[in-house]
Amino acid sequence: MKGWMGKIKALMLMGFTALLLAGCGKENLTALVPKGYGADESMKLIILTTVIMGGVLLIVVILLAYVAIRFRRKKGQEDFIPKQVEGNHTLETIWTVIPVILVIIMAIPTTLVSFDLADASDKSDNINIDITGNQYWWHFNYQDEEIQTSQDLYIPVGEKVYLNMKSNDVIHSFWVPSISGKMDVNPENTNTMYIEAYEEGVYWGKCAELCGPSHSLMDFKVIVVSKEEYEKWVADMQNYDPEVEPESAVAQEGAELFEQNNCMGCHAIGSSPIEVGPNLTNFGNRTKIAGYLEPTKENLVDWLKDPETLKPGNLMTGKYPELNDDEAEKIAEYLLQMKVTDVTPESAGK
Ligand code: HEC
Ligand SMILES: [Cu+2]
Repeated sequence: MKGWMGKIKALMLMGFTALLLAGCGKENLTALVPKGYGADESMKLIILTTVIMGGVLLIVVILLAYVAIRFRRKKGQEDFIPKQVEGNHTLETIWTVIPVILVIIMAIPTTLVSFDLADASDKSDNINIDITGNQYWWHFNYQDEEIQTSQDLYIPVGEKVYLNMKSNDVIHSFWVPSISGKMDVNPENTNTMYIEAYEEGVYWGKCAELCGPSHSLMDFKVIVVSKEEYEKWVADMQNYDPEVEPESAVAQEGAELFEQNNCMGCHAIGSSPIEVGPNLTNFGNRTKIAGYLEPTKENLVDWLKDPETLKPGNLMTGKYPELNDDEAEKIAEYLLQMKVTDVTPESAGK
């Protein structure tokens, strides 16, 4: 009876785990369906190592099963002690040399790919983006284009884009599973990596290094558009004039409240060196608010009134005067109408 219960429990656990893992296949957030150079190379390594390790496992299990059956204790032989052997020179050599060879077979391509992806030596003709990891958001600075933006990274399809990464505080890790491998983002030094996306689309990025209470909410998106759309996006971002008055009266009031409530000390609109908080230039085009909330007015009002509940430990909480509903709504109206360009996440993949 007890044995059966155990088996049923084990089956249930397996079923549950399978269900849980099924969620890992989220579109555009999986390393198993590569859509970029780094992810593609990683996938080849995953296959290589899985085949080798699976092969080793299979051989060991077969040997174990054979020995367990062939040399099991038989009826009437309860006191029989088999001949004791130890220290077989040939066997020990074989099972030391084979694993060493296998490790070398895995290590060489892994090392080559790691160095290749971090190689920034021919970057001058390409797009160069400085990326800063912050608790709990990402800043993107397009060096030659002189564009600053946050959370949504726009890049053209089929081109090498060089990333120079550092952190403003603790260690983060930049990871867009469908497109690239992971790269640590450190406070002490700049790490480089290039990415190249094969297909247009919106790809999910994650911070892959535990960095504080809101680590799991430190999401971002890579928006891969055609070359022409990318160039239009760059021009629109460059030409944006933050002084332009919003059309609606409510949004105008929102703009004034934005000025009066310390927001500008941390948030730049337009090209600016300020990066205490996310650059809000194309906020109306964002895929998410604060990296993970759907971009609705309701969510934005909630964020402005109480960011702490939505993202514990964030560095905006308590740094500006408390806003009432009316003020928060007006500011939200202002921020959401900031659509700088019609190259948006929807443009990707059309
Ligand atoms: C002390 C600096 C600071 C002040 C002052 C500040 N913020 Fe923030 N704000 C931040 C930081 C830091 C974040 C990023 C939080 C996170 O995602 O962890 C943020 C995030 C945001 C976001 C989400 C941005 C995005 O890219 O999704 C909005 C919108 C925003 N703030 C609006 C405001 C408004 C409006 C005010 C003024 C009422 C304000 N902030 C005041 C630092 C500040
Ligand atoms: Cu992080």
